Amino acid sequence: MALLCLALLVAICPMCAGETGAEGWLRHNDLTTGSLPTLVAAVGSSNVVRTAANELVHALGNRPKAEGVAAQLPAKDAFVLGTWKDILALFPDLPAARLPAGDGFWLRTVRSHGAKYWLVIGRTDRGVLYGTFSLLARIAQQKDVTTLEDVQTPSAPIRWVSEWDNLDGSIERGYAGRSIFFDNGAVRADLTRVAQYGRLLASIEINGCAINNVNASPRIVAPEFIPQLARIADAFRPWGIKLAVSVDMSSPMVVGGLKTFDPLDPQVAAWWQRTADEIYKQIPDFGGFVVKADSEGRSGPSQYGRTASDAANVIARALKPHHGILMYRAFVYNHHLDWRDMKADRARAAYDYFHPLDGKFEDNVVIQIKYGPIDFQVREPASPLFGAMPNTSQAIELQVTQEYTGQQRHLVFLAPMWKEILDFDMHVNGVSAVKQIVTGKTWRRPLGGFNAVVNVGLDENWLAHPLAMANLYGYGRLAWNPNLSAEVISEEWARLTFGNNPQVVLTISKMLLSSWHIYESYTGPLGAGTLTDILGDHYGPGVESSERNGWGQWHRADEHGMGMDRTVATGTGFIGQYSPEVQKKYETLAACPDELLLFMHHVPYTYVLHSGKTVIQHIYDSHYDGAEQAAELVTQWQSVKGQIDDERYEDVLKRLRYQAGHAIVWRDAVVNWFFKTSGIRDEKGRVQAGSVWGQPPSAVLSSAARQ
Ligand code: GCW
Repeated sequence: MALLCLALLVAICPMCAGETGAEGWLRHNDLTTGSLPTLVAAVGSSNVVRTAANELVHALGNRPKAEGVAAQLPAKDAFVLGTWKDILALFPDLPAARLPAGDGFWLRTVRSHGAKYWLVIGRTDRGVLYGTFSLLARIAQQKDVTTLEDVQTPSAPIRWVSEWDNLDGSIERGYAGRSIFFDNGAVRADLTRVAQYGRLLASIEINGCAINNVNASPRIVAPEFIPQLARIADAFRPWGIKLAVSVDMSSPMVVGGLKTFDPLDPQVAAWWQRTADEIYKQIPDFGGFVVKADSEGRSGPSQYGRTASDAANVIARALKPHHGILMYRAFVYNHHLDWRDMKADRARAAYDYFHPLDGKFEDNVVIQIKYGPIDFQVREPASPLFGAMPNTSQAIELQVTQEYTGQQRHLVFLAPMWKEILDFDMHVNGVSAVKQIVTGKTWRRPLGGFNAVVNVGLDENWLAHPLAMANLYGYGRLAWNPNLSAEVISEEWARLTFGNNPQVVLTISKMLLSSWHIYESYTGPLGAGTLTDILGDHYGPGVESSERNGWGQWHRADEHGMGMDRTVATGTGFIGQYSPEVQKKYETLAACPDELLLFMHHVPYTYVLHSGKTVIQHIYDSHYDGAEQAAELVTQWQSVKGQIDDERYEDVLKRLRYQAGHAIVWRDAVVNWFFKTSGIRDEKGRVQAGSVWGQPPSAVLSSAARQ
């Protein structure tokens, strides 16, 4: 057995004056290492375990020095990292029953032969890496690690991220620079950033990355492209990240030269098989494919009168011998709906299409379902499809990239929203919160989990807004353990990213935790959807753009009232897609929670909410309150000046000032529109005909930026 010992030269790293954010939450520069061993022993020959050992050495020591392969356990205190079988050979008394499943880890301190050992054990080598990052995170948060006994098991096997990168290097809905993977139609020559991204992902226990846009170029699986993909897989492999790609259904025609891509055609099946075989020949640990089909103009099985299960299965069968997974997206809807038809409803689409196919998928197919029935809006109910596929594996799709939530120019920490969805009880089979369904527990599915759109870019700090990284961190933490609270996650992230100064941690956590609600207040009232420009870049106010087109993001606001009637009694019947218990929560006005009222019901502006306010007064008040609270974020941030590095302080300050200005632009556009449309006065007298645009939006923004 190989046992590599690495000596640490422990030194306290001085607090860096300026930081770029490139290291994210892995700065490792605030570590108190006094009582910790100065030796790291990596047991076994796994490259991933070696990555873990190097990370520990790099984090704890200033200038690590390799001592070479040792024949036996060091005689002095050490960290000992390895997979179960290797560790058991050295510590035969360890109780095997404690060993976690999957990519879980076990941290344990033991004494033996007069020395003390910090064991980091995984069933898999990934587990060892995750345990190491977890140990480091504790040290960085100044938690006591002198005695450890902690076993952690991942919630689900699929914990992926998705990037919407195009082969030309642009990124669909990317807000932080160009692609780290592609440029000019090819994989980049320099993949340094890919490896660094792998490190960030591994530290939050992500194990797969689909690297290209779901609006996929068929070329991604062309024979000449596969060796390029293999280079990306090589960069990810030391971090235990499996490469995945998004594929287009028409690939057998476009790339394979066939006359058809009909999923039931044997030649098409043979093409997918040959393609999968070739990929696995070059990338043996390839994760699988993501498919967007029959959606927003993409090719799909409907072109041949076939179903999603026909399409998914032909590809899944090709992947199966190699243990690959096929993630088939449930984001399938008609974007040419008739807006005059009061029964038409985009929210129904995923359930209507996929529920009848339950049980018809190969067992390596996972249906990837966006958290809400529309499209990553600032507030949506949990998709009813989660409760409707007991015989099919599922994954929840979340969006770290802030497409509808401020595009990383506004601070919006999404973990509280994701928590609401994950904790929502679908009432379908006893234990049936969304988190239990997607992790396979409710219906004992072998697969399941999480996939989030991230869209990191070449910007040095990955996501442009320094505080947006809290969303990537929060996503990984929740995919690992959806029972964690948003409070715990925000505090962890603040400590790891900005240090342990209590006032800094408190301020940043508070800002993060209030930010979703603030953004919702000035952009999307009462579940109506984000009132943004849905026809363009999905940024800034655009109340009318949702209406009178086929996209189905309607809020149905007119001079009398607002909201989509989705009831069973008089509306589109969407509410009937939920279990009877959930239907009871939404079907009646009396029971429906205010925050989803306009998602479920059409009401007059004078309708009185549970809060006691009328709908119209709520719209006015929430927009004024939201804009005010956005301004307060600036003040809160100013209280950390001098307590964190100037670079990140100034960068965030600039963005928060912009946000405060843009919140006023939002507020004025929305309240003015509703005042003009409803003719109902603001009881506080703020909204008045003709006076709303006291200044044009550009003037508001530039004066905010000067503050
Ligand atoms: O929200 C919409 C986005 C599209 C995206 C699509 C999807 C990749 O505006 O840019 O396409 O969702 O999720 O497929």
